[in-house]
Amino acid sequence: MPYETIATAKEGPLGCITLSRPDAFNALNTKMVTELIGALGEFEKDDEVRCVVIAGSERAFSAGADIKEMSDMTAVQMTMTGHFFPLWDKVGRYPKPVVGALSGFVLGGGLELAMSCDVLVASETTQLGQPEIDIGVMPGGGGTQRLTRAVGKYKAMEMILTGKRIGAEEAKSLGLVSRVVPKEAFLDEAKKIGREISAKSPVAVRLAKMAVNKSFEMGLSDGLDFERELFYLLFASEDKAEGMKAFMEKRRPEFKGK
Ligand code: CO8
Repeated sequence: MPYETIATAKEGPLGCITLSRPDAFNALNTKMVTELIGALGEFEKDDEVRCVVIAGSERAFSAGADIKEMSDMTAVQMTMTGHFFPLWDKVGRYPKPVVGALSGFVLGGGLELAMSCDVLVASETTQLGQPEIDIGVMPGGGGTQRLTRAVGKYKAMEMILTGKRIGAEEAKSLGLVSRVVPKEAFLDEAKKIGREISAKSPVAVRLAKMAVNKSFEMGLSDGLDFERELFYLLFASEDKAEGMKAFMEKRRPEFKGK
């Protein structure tokens, strides 16, 4: 499907989405969020796609929500039209695994999009921040919640209240990105991880993602019960039988997502 603000491609088991508004550092306007959700929906329905990779450019993953589009909006318009928030919420509830390929600016809604991904690869040039405070607002796409859970109260407060950006290595040391690579390699590395995940059982990957995400919402004992139920459920899958049989036969498993 042709898109204006993103590009999509299928590379074997990977569904690749590239944010593409180069004149605005990939700022997320309504069109881009709508197209992003559309592309995610297409890849969700496509059984060949086992993992999604979302990237921007080397200069910017995304500099956040489009300030020019938001500048004239009133509180009533935001509330009544929902802006693009109802769509936005779908990113955080996406069932397939998503690898974020970060480089350059990852700011505001751009960082919130990144934090909705499951694995984050960052180029060494990446700068991450929640600078909304500098324009008189605050994070609105999950930043106060996801950043705090990722890095703890004090670093989150510092980033959100000062708007100060951090670099890739600091983000890695805080657990905000999974790994840092040279700038030439960030996309390839993200795709490599995506292909590794794609070789696993899609059923097990989906339930494992669900269980990890629930850990942010449940207390420990409920979370452990939830994990155990999903673990038992996987014993009903053909992939579980294939995975254990392949181990005993000393061969690679062929998972079918069944
Ligand atoms: N929105 C719209 N346009 C932008 C944005 C943006 N977020 N960021 C950059 N641009 C545009 C600039 O207006 C400029 O356009 P033009 O050439 O037409 O004037 C062009 O990109 C280049 O920008 P600069 O000239 O400013 O380039 P610099 O290299 O000097 O600076 C920065 C780059 C640091 C990225 C700078 O542009 C900047 O600070 N941008 C704004 C970052 C920001 O405040 N982000 C937060 C936005 S609010 C937000 O994200 C709320 C999220 C709410 C939830 C949303 C869910 C999706």
